[in-house]
Amino acid sequence: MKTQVGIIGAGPAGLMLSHLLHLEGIESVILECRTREEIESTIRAGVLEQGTVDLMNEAGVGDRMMREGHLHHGIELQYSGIRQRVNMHELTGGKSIMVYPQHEVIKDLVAARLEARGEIIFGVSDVGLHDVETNSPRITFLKDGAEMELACDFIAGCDGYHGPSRQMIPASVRNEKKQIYPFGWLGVLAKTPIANPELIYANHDRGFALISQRTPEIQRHYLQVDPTEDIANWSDDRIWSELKARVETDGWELPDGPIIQKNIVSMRSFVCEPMQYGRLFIAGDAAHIVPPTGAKGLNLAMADVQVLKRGITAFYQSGDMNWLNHYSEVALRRIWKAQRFSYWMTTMLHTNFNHTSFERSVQLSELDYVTSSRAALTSLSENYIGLPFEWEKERSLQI
Ligand code: RFL
Ligand code: PHB
Repeated sequence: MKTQVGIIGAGPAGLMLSHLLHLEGIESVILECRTREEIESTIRAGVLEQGTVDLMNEAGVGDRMMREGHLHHGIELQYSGIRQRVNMHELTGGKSIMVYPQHEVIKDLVAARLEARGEIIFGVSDVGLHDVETNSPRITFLKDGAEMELACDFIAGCDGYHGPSRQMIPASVRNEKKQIYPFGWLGVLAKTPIANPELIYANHDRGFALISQRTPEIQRHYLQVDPTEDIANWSDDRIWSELKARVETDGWELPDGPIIQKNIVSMRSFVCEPMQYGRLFIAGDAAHIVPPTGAKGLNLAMADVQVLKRGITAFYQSGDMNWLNHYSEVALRRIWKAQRFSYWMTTMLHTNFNHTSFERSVQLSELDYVTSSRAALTSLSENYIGLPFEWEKERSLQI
């Protein structure tokens, strides 16, 4: 088999890249180890930045999101039992976020690729990358027991944190920077009505809690737990009583109901520099991980592939490798700002049980400052809603 761009992974990064390349008349093939049913049902992110919403619409895949997603103009921050709304719409000059689940984004992108007769090969195994430092890289894989090979001009490694692509950047070139947090998130999907019009991020002596939403009937909530905690220790009753203890205020009650899914994820920050080697370019979680507190992971994946698409398009239009040569440098500027923001939100909102009483008081004072200073609220809003994309364009033009 032969194509222009071989893409490993049908997550948000791989699917959006393939779709954007198609709109530029560039061919790609996506290799995905899971089935279509699996990728379309895995529960992950929920918040789309303004830039991701704009991208979905500009790329012609935003119709269902605009119909079924929930536009939010702000969030609520809670600490010491006091809740305050952050009017992000007003603070950012009219921008918003969209609450629309990641697996719905996946469904929309898969449908668009298949409708345009794009090739996604599901259920592959033993994916291997070869000759990435040459102009003729190849990907080998197994499909239904048969050995296959995909020859291409470029490989896009969009295979998430555990995929094989990143490992192809030689260890002598690869610089991996990471931070592990002593926090885990217990996430639940529950059959209840929407608890609150906007998301609630709550700091509490017992630990952080996040009240989010999915549909009018099903909601998504999170509790800070020890990352080594066993989910078997968390009965539905215990989860509800802990959520209520952390988020309920005088006169505001959290609706409860049957929990239909629960799991625990640990939190880390991770960046791989550079994000390219020869004809291999890695994007999304394959290159970086953020703790979910800032809601940036999916949005960063979408940002990366826009930079990558621009580079690949420039190459096919004029043979110019300059934009591609600067892919990693351009993408990393946004990534580090998102890392900074996610780290800040995580440390400001979670309870660190190893902290001294002095450190806890400084943390509460930071929350007091952030919720009372217009400058701080503006900075929080600008970062949460997503830094503007014009910046990447301007920066690239200076190359
Ligand atoms: P993905 O989604 O992991 O997709 C990678 C794909 O590659 C496939 N793959 C392979 N295919 C072939 N061969 C191999 N050897 C392969 N190895 C892997 C996988 O099957 C998969 O289909 O990466 P991508 O595209 O970079 O997208 C990243 C996002 O999925 C991720 O950053 C977000 O989900 C993070 N995240 C959030 N991001 C947000 O922007 N807003 C949020 O509100 C938000 N909340 C969250 C989150 C992540 C969470 N978890 C589960 C860590 C909340 C949580 C709890
Ligand atoms: C979610 O709804 O899954 C969600 C929302 C906000 C976050 C993280 C996850 O910061």
